[in-house]
Amino acid sequence: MHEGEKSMKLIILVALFGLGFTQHDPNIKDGRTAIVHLFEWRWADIAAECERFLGPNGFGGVQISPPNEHIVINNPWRPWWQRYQPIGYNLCSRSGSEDELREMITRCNNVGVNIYVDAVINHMCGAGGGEGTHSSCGSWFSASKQDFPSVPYSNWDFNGNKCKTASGDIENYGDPYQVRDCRLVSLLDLALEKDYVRGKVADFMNKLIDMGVAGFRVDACKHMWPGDLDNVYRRLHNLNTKWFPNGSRPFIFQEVIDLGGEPISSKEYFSLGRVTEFKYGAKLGTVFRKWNGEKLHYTRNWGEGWGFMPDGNALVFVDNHDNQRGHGAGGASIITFWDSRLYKMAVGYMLAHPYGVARVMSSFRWDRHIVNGKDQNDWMGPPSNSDGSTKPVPINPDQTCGDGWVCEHRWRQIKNMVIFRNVVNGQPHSNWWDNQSNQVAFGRGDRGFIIFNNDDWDLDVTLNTGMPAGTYCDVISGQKEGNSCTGKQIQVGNDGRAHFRISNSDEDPFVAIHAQSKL
Ligand code: QV4
Ligand code: CA
Repeated sequence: MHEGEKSMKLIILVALFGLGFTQHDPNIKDGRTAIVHLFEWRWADIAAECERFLGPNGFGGVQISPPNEHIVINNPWRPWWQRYQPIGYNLCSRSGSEDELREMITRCNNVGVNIYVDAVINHMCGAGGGEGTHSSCGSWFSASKQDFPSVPYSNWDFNGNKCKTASGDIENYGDPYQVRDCRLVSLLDLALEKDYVRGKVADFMNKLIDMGVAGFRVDACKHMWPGDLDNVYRRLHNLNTKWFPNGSRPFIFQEVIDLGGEPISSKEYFSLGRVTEFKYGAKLGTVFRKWNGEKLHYTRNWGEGWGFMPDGNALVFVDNHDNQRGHGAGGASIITFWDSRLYKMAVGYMLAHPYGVARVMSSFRWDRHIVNGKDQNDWMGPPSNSDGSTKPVPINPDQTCGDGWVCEHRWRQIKNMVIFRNVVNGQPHSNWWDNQSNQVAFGRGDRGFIIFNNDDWDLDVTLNTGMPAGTYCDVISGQKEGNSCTGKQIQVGNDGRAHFRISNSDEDPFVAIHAQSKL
């Protein structure tokens, strides 16, 4: 190939993907690196949390629950999943009003914390959703007539005629046409090939962009054609220049569950934005649980080496709002707050490791009741008052949350690992050590070092950390406060070596130090 042809090809490639690839950037400010999903939180609580906790502790952003009008369901009573059944694009939801949403976005942006909206654009409510005004803003709708006047959408805005299955639902995930054109668990499937529908969806997303959000988690992307999504994304405005540099594109991360074995793969969506890497939490769970003969030392080449998608495409997480309760995918290996000791280690591992954009889960507790592997109460919504309204998140004197809010992101170990990730940002994975079993350690250049003991015996070892000499405070057993340390202290010698001792019965059998935890 001539040089000229080469550069022509390059220009064409840039033209094709140039717009798309910028949507892979989370637009995070001030060297921050991680985002947190404040699942089902009220806007008023998120605003307060940005100011009092997320901003000061270096969180880069919040994934919020769907902000648009949704169905209200009585049976079961106000399930969390009612918010995945849109009635329209008015911005009143179980989390609050449009004014409260706007105020929250403003207050979070003002302290450097981005907001990412969970956008449900594949469908409206379920076919059996009835008729009336049982919706979060009180708009009238009819599921049986496929009539949603508040948008407005009518029956020809849905895929009824395109879908070829007898039930109208997706019956076989082996058939990409069904998966895109039929109804996911009976949810009325929007005809995103129509210019009108694309326009309504883009208007909804643009309103949020103009209000100041930094991007979107796009729900159920496997069920939408990549070409339709591309068209919608191209209609999106640049981010609001009050808070973001001129020309910033919205961050797009797409929910596609790809554990292998289906004809639709994550790859189809790579050029459009990032994609949720579901293999990550499923595998990490298997490793920390030591199932299927897995060992932590096998994670030396964690990331692409494990068959995960390319780093620049991945959005990673240990658990999400679906698979922490048996919805969606990942299976029984998924580790959640219910297994708190393992969970802190797994989240710590994720946050220490350079692969992907990391999302931390923040949950509410529910009355878990597992019968034959299925949680009978997997539907239960957030802590609520008797009228179904969501309870505020009270903060206890010890900084934990009350009233059933778990607030994993406030656990000292997790909060401190979010800071660790910021401190080591851009540094390479380095100084790997393992004992051929479940004791491993790695550094991030000369900025941080972490060591895990997930074996059933003690760890006692001297290792090269790659860190400058000094006394460091372990940010897992405690943290640096002023010039003292509330946890273990680690001495790094002039040769960069340090001695570590971790009992397998320690409350948290891992230790992490970084440049800012130096005493
Ligand atoms: C039921 C039956 C149907 C039947 C229908 C009859 O299952 O077969 O046809 O009744 O009316 C709820 C109920 C579900 C019900 C459905 C429609 O749980 O039983 O169908 O409503 O009334 C969440 C929940 C779903 C919930 C949905 C809508 O997980 O249980 O369905 O919200 O309220 C796949 C997808 C992936 C998806 C994952 C869960 O590829 O995209 O399943 N994940 C996202 C979200 C998830 C959300 C949706 C997609 C839908 O993360 O939270 O589903 O927006 O893997
Ligand atoms: Ca669809």
